[in-house]
Amino acid sequence: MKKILVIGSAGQIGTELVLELRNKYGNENVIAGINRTMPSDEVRNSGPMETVNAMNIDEIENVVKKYEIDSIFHLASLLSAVGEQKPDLAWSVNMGGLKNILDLAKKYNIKVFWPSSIACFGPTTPRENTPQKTILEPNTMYGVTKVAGELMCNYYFNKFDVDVRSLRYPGIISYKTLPGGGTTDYAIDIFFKAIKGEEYVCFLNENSTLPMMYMPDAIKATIDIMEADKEKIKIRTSYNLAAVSFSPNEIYNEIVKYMPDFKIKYIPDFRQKIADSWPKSIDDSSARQDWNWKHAFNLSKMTEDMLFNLKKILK
Ligand code: AKB
Repeated sequence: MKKILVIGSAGQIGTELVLELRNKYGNENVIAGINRTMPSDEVRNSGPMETVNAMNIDEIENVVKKYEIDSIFHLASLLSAVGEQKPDLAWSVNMGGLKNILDLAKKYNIKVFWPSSIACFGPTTPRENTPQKTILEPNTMYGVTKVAGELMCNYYFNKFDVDVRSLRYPGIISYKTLPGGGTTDYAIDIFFKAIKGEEYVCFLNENSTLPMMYMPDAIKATIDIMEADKEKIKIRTSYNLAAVSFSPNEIYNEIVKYMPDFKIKYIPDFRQKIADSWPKSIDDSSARQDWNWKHAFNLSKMTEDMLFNLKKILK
């Protein structure tokens, strides 16, 4: 990877990925692709930035040619909860964007990272230790775009030798940029309320266990899979990826160790049905075997780090 374009660099993962890639590959070599939302000051001030709407193939192609891009991280997407409210938009943005990137990758021999998600699974999937190869019958539009996207990646690899690599992200916890419109977002909101000294009203019930991961692990996995030798990447749909699994009650109990007065109440909404259709835990042994994936953060280490950093930001 010499010249890298990150599409969606104002988003939750994009913000931190751009900064880490700039650390590793040099500020000038990582182009932050933005659309409507301005990225953080850190992203804006540390290297090149271009307007790139994933739905506009000409706009992306101009940036690819201008910088001689050889690698694209395509992160722009509508998430699960907002996707249920705007299913047509979710289909066109999530699928149209990916198709544009894969077509340019084929034309210019570009390596691609594209995120899938635990949302590719559904109510008929085994929920404990969900295998790599299993039933993929999601009941959300977001999940439908993830399954279709995985198949499209696999097709472009087999048919056109496009070097596309993908991970099925669990819920990602971070403090720098907030996610928007996901079902796992509660696990971030809860920290903000705790630090502000407010009660948290959780939109999932207390026992909704879901697979989760702290941002530094997610960034490491994303860069590791892209840096791995081509022959090590044996799965071209998307790799299962895991770190921890916890429920709202478990994360609450962890936060209360530091903030004994913190209160929570549970008022589940439409997102409960989405959470109920997803796995509780994931078998990611293929990622661990093929390209040596290892996570570093468990629930207690993550909670300590989140509270430490959010206190600095919010006080
Ligand atoms: C969401 O909740 O929609 C995302 C995801 C698990 O892909 N965080």
